[in-house]
Amino acid sequence: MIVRRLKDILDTSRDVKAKTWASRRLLLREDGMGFSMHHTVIYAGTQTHIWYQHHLEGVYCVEGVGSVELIPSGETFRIEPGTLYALNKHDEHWLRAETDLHLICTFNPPLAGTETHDENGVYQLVPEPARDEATAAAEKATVES
Ligand code: 9YT
Repeated sequence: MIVRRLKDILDTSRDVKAKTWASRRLLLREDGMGFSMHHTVIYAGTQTHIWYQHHLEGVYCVEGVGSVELIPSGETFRIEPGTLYALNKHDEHWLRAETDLHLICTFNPPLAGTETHDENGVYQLVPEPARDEATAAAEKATVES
């Protein structure tokens, strides 16, 4: 049995920090469960462009409020405690937090942890050949602001 506590992984290699979020990777591929599990905090007032092209992800909100907007349809769903969304179609989306959003996330296949070294390529700002450069630049500026 694996027993792991959030306080024991804070500020370790399993606590990955980016500009708009921090993700505490409670389970990774090396744990042998067939999925990974994360406690992710999306910072208040931010938006993050996410497109997991190689993973399916389930996200369950336990604290905070925000929204998820599908790209390109613009369909938007409010996120509050008790809301689950599942990216069952590798859905490209914007994730927005009004207050700090605390999300429990699971990935299939599990994240290995090496994604840490290439977080932009894996998680954000994936090249989008269908878009023109001005749109991509505007979104990049938004994410980085
Ligand atoms: C909300 C969300 O997509 N969280 C994913 C986990 C996080 N990006 C990580 O652990 O790298």
